[in-house]
Amino acid sequence: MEVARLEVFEVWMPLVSEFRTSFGSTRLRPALLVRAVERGGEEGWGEVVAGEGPWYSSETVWTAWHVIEDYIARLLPSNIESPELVGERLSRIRGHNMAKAGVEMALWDLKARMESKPLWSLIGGVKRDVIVGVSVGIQPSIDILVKTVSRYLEEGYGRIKIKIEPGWDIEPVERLRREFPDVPLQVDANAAYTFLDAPRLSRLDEYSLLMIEQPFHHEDLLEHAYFQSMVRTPVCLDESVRSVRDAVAALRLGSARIINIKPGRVGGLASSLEIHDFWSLKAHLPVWIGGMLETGVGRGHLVALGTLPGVRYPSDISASSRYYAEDIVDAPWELEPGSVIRARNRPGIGVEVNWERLRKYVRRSRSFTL
Ligand code: OSB
Ligand code: MG
Repeated sequence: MEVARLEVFEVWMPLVSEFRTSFGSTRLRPALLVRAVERGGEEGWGEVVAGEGPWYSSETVWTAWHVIEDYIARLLPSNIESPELVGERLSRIRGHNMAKAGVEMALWDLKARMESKPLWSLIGGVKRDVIVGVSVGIQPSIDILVKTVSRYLEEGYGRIKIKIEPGWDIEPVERLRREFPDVPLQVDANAAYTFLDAPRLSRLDEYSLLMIEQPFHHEDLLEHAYFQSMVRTPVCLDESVRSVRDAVAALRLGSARIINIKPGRVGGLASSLEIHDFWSLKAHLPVWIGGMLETGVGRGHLVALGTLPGVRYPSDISASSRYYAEDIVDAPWELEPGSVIRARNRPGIGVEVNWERLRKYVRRSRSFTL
């Protein structure tokens, strides 16, 4: 592909409700949308999922902008044979996976569009129906949590994940289990605990949770391994898996039985596919696709990954309306019966950016010639 330029748009999107995790709270979600434009005029879109502060990972929208402008746009050649090779080309840049991923994903979308193929089939997807759930932030009270969860269940979500932190863990889980005995339920700590909390956390074993996601430090595989040996409930890693190397180490150590794959965290779709192939096809363990409150562009990429054969738990890919009153794409993602979001049979990610809305939410934009 002859890529003429990369355009980057910094957007700030108001969420329909505040989203609170153990590391912070968001009402206005920033994102960088990346548009790769090919000589013939075809385009592809990607999204950088870094937030306004270095809380989930060390990246922010500001670091990502800097790294795209000063390093990625300068290192990338205009002649890009395939998005699979982008990782190698950018390997001199240590870290900054979210910045790399936003650009790489735009090139995958571009490639799919140039071949007039849906992205999901280009990357080896096997089923258009992606089973999804909803990720529920920390609520002001347990009563409000119950109301919030009931509303999502009524909307058709078949799996609930709640965020936990010290002081908001056993009690909300116990109450949800009492109110909704059969609902598939899981928790995500976003690394909020230390190993001293392990005895308390192991009480979660009583509530038949699908998994306990990332209880301990974001760079720690050993504590997760000790903990996995203490509990029946599967441990799932999010923050601690940044590449297939981490997945290999996690398997050898027994740190987890499940991996949440987020393309932003691992540097793009090629790295996501490597982790998927290793964990599911080689180790025969399940994966699912995580979310970062993406706009419709980033979610298009998540949906494509959700069609892979190793995705065997519901993914954190909710409908556009769960996040934004107005998504920036022409056809917002909608929840179908059966707690499903369906990958589209249209070229690329299957949605087009609505320019009028993009203009409404953009704060700065720039074009970089390759
Ligand atoms: O840990 O999965 C996470 C959102 C922002 C940062 C981290 C996480 C999340 C979510 C939201 O859980 C999932 C979604 O996009 O619906
Ligand atoms: Mg998580």
